[in-house]
Amino acid sequence: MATERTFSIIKPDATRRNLTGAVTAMLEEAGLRVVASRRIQMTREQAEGFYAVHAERPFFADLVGFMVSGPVVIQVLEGENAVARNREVMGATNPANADEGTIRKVHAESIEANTVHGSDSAENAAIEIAYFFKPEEIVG
Ligand code: YYY
Ligand code: MG
Repeated sequence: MATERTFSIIKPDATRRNLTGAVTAMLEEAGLRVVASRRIQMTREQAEGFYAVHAERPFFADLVGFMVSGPVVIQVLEGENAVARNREVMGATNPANADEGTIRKVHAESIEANTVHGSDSAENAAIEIAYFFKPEEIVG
């Protein structure tokens, strides 16, 4: 598998608890390299657009509200098989189901406040990266 890029968000529950370094260290230990990073306050419009695929789900309004509840750190991660590797180190969406040693098992507070986002496919990674970053902001 060739080097690949994926999109990551360190969510408001993690920035609130000052865990951006701890989470980034777990990503780096998993073999992922941060090739772009920016701390932002997401607007409601940005969050709704980012999660548009979930617009009809019952948790959508709460999810958007949570994502704008504090700063987030958006990142582009690069590495071998980066999309799948990141999903592995993140752990299951619901931290109750996450494997030992994963970011969500170690740090997530709940299924909503679950510390990290990670793209679920290479195709979505490209879309999500382009949603937040200009090409020149990514330095591999
Ligand atoms: O990709 P991942 O973040 O693991 O889960 P998704 O199924 O894409 O859902 C996105 C996001 O929505 C999830 O990280 C938390 C929230 N969510 C929720 O609050 N309640 C659910 N039952 C499912 C998802
Ligand atoms: Mg998802």
